[in-house]
Amino acid sequence: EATSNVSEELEYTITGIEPGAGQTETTNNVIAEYESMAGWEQELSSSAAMLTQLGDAIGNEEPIIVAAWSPHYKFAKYDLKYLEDPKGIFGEEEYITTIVRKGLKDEKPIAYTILDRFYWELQDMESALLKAQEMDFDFEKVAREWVDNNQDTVATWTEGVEPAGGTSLELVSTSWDTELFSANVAKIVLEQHGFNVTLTQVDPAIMFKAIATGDADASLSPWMPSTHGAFYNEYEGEFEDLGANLEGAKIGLAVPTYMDIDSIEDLEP
Ligand code: PBE
Repeated sequence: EATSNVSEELEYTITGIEPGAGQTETTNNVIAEYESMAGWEQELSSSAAMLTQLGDAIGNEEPIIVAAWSPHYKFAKYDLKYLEDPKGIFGEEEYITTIVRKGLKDEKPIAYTILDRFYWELQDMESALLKAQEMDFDFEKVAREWVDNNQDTVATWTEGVEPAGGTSLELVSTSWDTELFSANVAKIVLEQHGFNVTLTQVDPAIMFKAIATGDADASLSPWMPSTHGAFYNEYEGEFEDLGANLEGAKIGLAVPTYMDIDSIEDLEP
């Protein structure tokens, strides 16, 4: 029957992403919790490799199950659907939050205020991610163009705040598209406001550690509550959470819409 052929054809394998991604851990929990996925495995490599395999599978109308998240351009480029997750392990909706090191408010109040005000509408982010495809994923360029074209929004973040006069500021970001965009916009806006900003790309575990130890000042990268929840809990109380910079994100397992399954429970062990 169709469904068991799909599981067999896939060799009980999910096409995953980076070993250090929060989602990799969440997918492991899903595999452990669903009887339908007993014996399944995640093949890990990178988001880029996953996207290549997804494109190849769709080109050949072959089955594939990928670790997926949105906002991401793959949902605009391909017809994909998230598999239902009746146990809610991936959670319903994620938000991306801004965290800063303890003491930032007192030591760099200007940066704190601007970072606290950072907020994206989902639509801003989605169009930036589409733009990035046309700009070779050069997020510094995408961010610069966005800042130039959205001076009104930028003004709401910097309104009434004194220029900084050369204070250094360390930002850390993960390397996924959404985060590279927001970190680069933050960098440009803070630089325009007189900060000397360094932006370093790190894995999620290092991002939390850097903020908790005070090695870095701020990050706009944590996905909550599921994706990075374990890291967040590990360091809770050792950083300050300034609240969501984007709402309406999501993670899960996704398949091309031509596949005849709708739920994680449609898989076979
Ligand atoms: N992601 C995209 C990342 C965070 C942003 C969902 C692939 C992860 O750590 O899983």
